[in-house]
Amino acid sequence: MSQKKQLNIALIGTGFMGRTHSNGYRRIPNFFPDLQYQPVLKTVCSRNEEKTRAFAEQWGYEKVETDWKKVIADSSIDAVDICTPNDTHAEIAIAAAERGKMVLCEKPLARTLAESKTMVEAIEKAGVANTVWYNYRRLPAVTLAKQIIDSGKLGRIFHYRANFLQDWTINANLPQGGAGLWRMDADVAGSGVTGDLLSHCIDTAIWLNGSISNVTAMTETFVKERMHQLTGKVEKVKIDDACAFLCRFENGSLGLFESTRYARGHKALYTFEINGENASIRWDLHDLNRLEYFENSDDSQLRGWRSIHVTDGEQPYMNKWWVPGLGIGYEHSFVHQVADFLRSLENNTPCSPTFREAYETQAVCEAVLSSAAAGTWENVNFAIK
Ligand code: 4PW
Repeated sequence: MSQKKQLNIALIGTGFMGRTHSNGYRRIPNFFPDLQYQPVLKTVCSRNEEKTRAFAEQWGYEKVETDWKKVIADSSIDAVDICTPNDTHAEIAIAAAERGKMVLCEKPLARTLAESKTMVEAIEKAGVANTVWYNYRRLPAVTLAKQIIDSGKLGRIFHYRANFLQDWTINANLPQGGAGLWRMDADVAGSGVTGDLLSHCIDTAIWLNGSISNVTAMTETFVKERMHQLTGKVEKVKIDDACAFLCRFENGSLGLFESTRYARGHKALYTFEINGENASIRWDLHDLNRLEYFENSDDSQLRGWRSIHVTDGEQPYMNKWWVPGLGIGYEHSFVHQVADFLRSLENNTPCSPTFREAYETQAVCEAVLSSAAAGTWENVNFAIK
């Protein structure tokens, strides 16, 4: 008999993120055998029964459900994983927390700061384990950047810049709303690139460089009207297609962020660069196992940008995978998030980013959108009384 503690998972939502999370759970027994908790894929839930059944078969879920309320009422479920569109996050998370379930929620936490606040309050009142899937933190090269910065090697930080560029919405005939395109519908998503893409950049930035104090932003919606898949009518597009903002961090450094879905040729170009007094770091999702590092104290004849191939067993997470020189991929960031969540249960510590930490990211997004609308500098307020 296994001595492992079984953690019964209910996944709600069977889209792209449902697949990434399911893969995360499934890899755990093979690659993180030392963990005390073992995820059990108990129930998968989404509205279309036939599709949910096929998903359950493909990923190995024991039970199929079409009503999430039944899922959270099931006493055998320990943890609820929310992979549904953003407009449902708050209702499901709050109801699950009230039932005493642990909650893992896809990013962004919610559509608005007000919605996020109700989630933080409910989760903290219930005292249940929680985390938000800002997965890119858990790519080994990004975690290595965190370790280098925390060691003090960069010295005083002057600049932080990040981009997240895509090109999939340029076609003016692309409809908005409904299956596969809810990210284009502000009523469901909350915002466009700010919540969907810049939230990742902001989460990483706060993690690496500390809190953001104030912002000034501009947004644009390039295609003003699109057919709505659900109503069949041409409707106003309310999401931001592109967003750029400047900010100041609490540590005195300056930030520059840009995101768009109109950068022809870029599919998911997430990059960041940090410039410190003694050293700089840069990273690019398209070459995710590499971290670029420049150190000014290097011998002047040899000094230059080092390209660190992050595949050594002494580098973050890599002793779980293959041998030095052999890289891993995007999907591993989700495996690592599951592993870190299970480890946090073992150690009885929070799994960052918690709902409260994701609330800070949401507060930056909200300040960015308010600033773009008003044309002013906005302070970021993430205190919850
Ligand atoms: O969260 C983001 C998504 O909504 C992702 O990390 C990339 O952009 C992939 O899909 C979208």
